[in-house]
Amino acid sequence: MAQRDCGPTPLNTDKYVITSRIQVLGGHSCGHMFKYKTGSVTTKSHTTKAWGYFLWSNRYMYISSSGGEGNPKINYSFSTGAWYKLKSVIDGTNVKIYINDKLVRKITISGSEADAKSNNYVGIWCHGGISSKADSFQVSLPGHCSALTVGRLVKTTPNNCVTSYTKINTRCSFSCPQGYQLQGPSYKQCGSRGQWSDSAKSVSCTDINECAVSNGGCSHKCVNTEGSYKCECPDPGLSLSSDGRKCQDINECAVSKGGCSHKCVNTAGSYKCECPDPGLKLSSDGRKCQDIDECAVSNGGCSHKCANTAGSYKCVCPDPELSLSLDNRTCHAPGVDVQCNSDNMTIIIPKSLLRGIDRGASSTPGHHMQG
Ligand SMILES: [Ca+2]
Ligand SMILES: [Ca+2]
Repeated sequence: MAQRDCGPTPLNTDKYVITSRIQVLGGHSCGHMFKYKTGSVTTKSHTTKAWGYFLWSNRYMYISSSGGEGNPKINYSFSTGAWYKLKSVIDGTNVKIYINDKLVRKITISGSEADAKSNNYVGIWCHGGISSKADSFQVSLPGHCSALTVGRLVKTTPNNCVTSYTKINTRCSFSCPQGYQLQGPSYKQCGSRGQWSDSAKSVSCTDINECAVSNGGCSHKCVNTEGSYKCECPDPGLSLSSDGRKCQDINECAVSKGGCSHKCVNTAGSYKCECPDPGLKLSSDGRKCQDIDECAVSNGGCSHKCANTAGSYKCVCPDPELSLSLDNRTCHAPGVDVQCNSDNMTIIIPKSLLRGIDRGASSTPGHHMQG
């Protein structure tokens, strides 16, 4: 024999109704037990402190009215494979047994604790080793609704409407934690027939997708999470402000000049290094300013010697007789003038520069040489 505790037991009452369905597939079958103490029937066969009944051998009902199995045994004919509705109405020591809504037997149970008003365990009970089936087990209390079943996270008011029987006319209200939305009715009411309103409708809490409305108030990325959400800043140059919603620029230049060797310029979402001197250029690391060798290209535009310097360069005239002209690039001898026209060129050289080359020529200052 196997037995099963069902419903919210123990019941602290001696008035209740058990209903279920059974399908008879073997010689022995199933039935109801009531007012038994846990453990009292799993080792002994339906004996002390347990009362109930089961169907047997297609022709009998085995009742225990005084703790002894099959006392009384009554004739009851039933068919293999058919489903039967069982209903047991317990009112103190008086028990009415209904099968398919028809009163089959009225019994009075007796024995130690048969009149117990507390710790009344009830169960569905099938003989061991057979394949008979039972389902739809329910226990109801007159004037009460059975305990409600609601989804995870659903809060109920009063909170015992999900753990115990609730009196008729009581309203059980539902709510969800922050970040969750209630699915189903906001309350159920225990009706006069011991049935909850909207009894077929499920009640659950589901996550709210806060990002679906106005991007959750996030300035950039909104990430929905179970029971909450968060704003994220997709750019490494941005950080979440203290309101947790807005991404704000990080001033990278505030710390160690952003790693720049010379000038750091903060920008929205980033920063950059700059080289304030035209003779410097940013190296490939984007941070260090390095000298440009202006002399490497076209001799820096110098007519003679080009000298590179840190951050700049200069043209140098190798001969002490020469000096830089105003363009700082061309070396020329002071006093020498060159005049060009379409047919000829006139070069004026001060005598002092000729160093005796003019000895064999005219000694007139400002001598003209024609080329
Ligand atoms: Ca959410
Ligand atoms: Ca920045």
